[in-house]
Amino acid sequence: MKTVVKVDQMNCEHCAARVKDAILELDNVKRVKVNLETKEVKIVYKDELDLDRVKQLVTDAGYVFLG
Ligand SMILES: [Cu+2]
Repeated sequence: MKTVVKVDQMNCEHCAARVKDAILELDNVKRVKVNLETKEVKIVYKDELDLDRVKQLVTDAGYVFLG
């Protein structure tokens, strides 16, 4: 399964890596790909994805989850 969310306030590869690592903390997340230009974060996962948890992890990392 995969989904795409938008995350704001990412300015560089360092930000992208932080967001990626934060979301990868979820056991069922397999891959995360960040596009800095579009602010899109593609999340590949198995079973279900808890978007509230994704939002929390992104927020805790210091970025803005747009959904
Ligand atoms: Cu940065």
